[in-house]
Formats: sequence, C-alpha cells, structure tokens
Amino acid sequence: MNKKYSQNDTVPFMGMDSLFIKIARKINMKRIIAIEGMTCGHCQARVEKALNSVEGVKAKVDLKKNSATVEADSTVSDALLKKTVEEAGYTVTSIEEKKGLFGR
Ligand SMILES: [Cu+2]
Repeated sequence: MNKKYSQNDTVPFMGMDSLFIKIARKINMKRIIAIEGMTCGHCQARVEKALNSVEGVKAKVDLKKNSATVEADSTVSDALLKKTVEEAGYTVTSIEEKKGLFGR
C-alpha cells in the first residue's frame, strides 16, 4: 500500500479524517522490546528511565513479562532503542513492531 501521509506531514484540515490518521499513526508506532537481565524494580525503573530519556519515546516496562512497550516516533530506530537498553546494562533479545490498522 502506498503511504499517503508521512510521519511529519501536517494535516491541513481538521475533521474525522485527520483524527483518524492521528489515531492510526499512534497505533502503528507501538513496539515491544524483549529484555533480558532485569531482576527487580530497580532494573525496571532504570530501563524505563533510559528509554523515556530518548526524545520522541514513551516507554513502559513490564518486569514480569521482561519487556518494554514503547510508543515512539518513526524517526526513532530499533537500533537506538536497543543501544539505549544495552547502555543501561541489559540485553535486548527482540524488538517487534505492533502493526496498526493500515499494516504499514
Ligand atoms: Cu534489579
């Protein structure tokens, strides 16, 4: 499918269409990072803080699932997310993109 709107487009009108695009973008941007090495709440907080310090990233770490759910701009690469977690002292085993409505 051809991409009709890019990440940085401004939508020149307001209405259901632009609202829908915003929501679809938001859904498209979720990624799940699988992380090894976290053992306690300190680890969790450390990884969460590291990820959230990256511009354009909103992250929530789940200690039980050994993963982080990340909402990030498309300009934030998987490589940067991986590097950020690894610099905090943990291992990234996979990063999976949650596909959105348009299967981008
Ligand atoms: Cu810990």
